[in-house]
Amino acid sequence: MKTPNWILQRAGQTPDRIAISWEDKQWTFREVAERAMDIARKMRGTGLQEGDRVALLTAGGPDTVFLIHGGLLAGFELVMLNSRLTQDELAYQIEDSGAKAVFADDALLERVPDSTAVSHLLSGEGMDFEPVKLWEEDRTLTIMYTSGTTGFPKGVRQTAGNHLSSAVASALNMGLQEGDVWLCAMPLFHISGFSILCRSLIYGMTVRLQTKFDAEASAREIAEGSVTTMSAVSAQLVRVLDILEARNERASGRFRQILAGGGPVPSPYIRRAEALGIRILQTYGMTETSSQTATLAAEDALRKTGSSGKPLFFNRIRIDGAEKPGDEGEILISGPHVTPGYVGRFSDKPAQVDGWLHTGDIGRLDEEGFLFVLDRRSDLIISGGENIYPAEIEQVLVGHPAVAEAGVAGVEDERWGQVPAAFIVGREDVTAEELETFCRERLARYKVPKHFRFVAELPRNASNKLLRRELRTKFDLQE
Ligand code: S0N
Ligand code: AMP
Ligand code: MG
Ligand code: MG
Ligand code: MG
Repeated sequence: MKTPNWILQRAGQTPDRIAISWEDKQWTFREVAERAMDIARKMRGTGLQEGDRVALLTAGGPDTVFLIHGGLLAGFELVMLNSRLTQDELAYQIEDSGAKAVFADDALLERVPDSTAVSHLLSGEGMDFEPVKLWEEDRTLTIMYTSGTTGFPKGVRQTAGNHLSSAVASALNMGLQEGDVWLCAMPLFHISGFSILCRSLIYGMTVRLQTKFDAEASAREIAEGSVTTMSAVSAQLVRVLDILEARNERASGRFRQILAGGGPVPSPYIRRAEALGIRILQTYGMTETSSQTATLAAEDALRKTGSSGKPLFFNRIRIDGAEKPGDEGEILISGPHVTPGYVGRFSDKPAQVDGWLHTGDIGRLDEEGFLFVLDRRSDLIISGGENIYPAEIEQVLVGHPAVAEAGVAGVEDERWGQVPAAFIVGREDVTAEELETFCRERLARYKVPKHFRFVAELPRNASNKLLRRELRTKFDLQE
């Protein structure tokens, strides 16, 4: 199946509707498409071709939206780079994806030595070309890196069919009302934010955009009712709740819901939100499924607190090895929103086995088919919605001359949910400060361990495999 290029079709169908609202400015779908087409001509003017892989490193906001749509109109597969990453981490993703060019915001330029400044691109010559009017269902639109157990992030392909089926399924579950405005305070380089842009084009819905998360502004807009839906991770949700409670304000009757995901949402947050007139829709989704797979519908939110809901339309969830409802096991996912696979060094690794994505997450389905996510994929740490695999940090730590062995595990944290803690077997004397500095030069700030413990040995099993769960227990005992 082919799907019409959404940017062009949306601009043709509802040209005068507001697509993007940001600060005190707004742009219609026609204006967005015109800007995007101008950028697409300039991108193609640099010699890049239809089908090329091109990376974007941007700070968010409307200019990022225009650049994304420009890149899609130009016919590229867009590699969405996380602006929190260090030079080394970015270099890996750029090299692994085989991106032919990197367009970077001026402020981020120095993080990628041979990138092209967006300002330079915009002042360049455009080249006339015909944008592709129809997108093949299996056309890769975006590539997003997600951390992997091996310590090497994997570039996930997200196709036109993945994004389209995800957006349609979301509307069938959450409903779509005239006047809906979706508050996007999520990074556009994550599927949490990017999926909002897809929904906007496919539904003809306005996005209220924040360049970076602004808790004050979010709380105000929810109370005023200038937005009707918001996506958030727990770390954002709780900041919004704190502000509304402190001001003794409630959500406007026009505000419909917060789609909360990227990790578990503690039940107390859900109850606090309800008390403020905010409905929380807990969702289970991931980069490999172009956002939501299951979401708790509004009518079940209180009755099934703690559940991530039922699979959205088109999707199926199975618990590996489960013989009856309630049995625990690995969560397997099937549906048109599941990635066909990875790029770069993982391009040979099948994403699906017999049509099922093996998530590594552990869960159960109850008698009514509601999903409960019990534990995340092996050792994955989620800090404020950012994923961290211990192996990535351990690799960096053992690269320090004074470190003989290193083990990393997630520990509870009031602000971020979880943070990484490092256990070090030293070769020579070294301080936590020195190791922290060493990590900061090589790892994104959110990955730098918040705790360092020096130990005589690391817990290992008979085959010498590191027992990360025992590290966690050990840490708890010492605190
Ligand atoms: C939580 C956020 C907003 C925090 O950022 P904030 O407050 O803007 O911080 P900064 O001013 O940038 O930095 C201040 C200090 O805090 C450190 N820091 C920032 N973020 C983190 C973090 N996550 N963990 C630990 N530390 C952090 C900074 O480094 C700085 O410290 P110093 O000065 O020491 O450097 C921000 O982290 C954020 O945006 N988080 C969300 C990321 C996200 O989108 N995650 C979801 C990824 N998963 C998916 O996309 C799949 C699920 C999904 O699609 C979904 C998810 C949610 C809702 C809906 C959906 C859906 O299915 O549609
Ligand atoms: P990402 O790779 O950034 O897309 O993160 C996806 C991962 O976040 C999933 O594989 C889960 O481990 C975790 N996750 C997402 N939603 C939930 C949820 N509702 N409850 C618990 N963990 C979740
Ligand atoms: Mg205008
Ligand atoms: Mg991931
Ligand atoms: Mg992630």
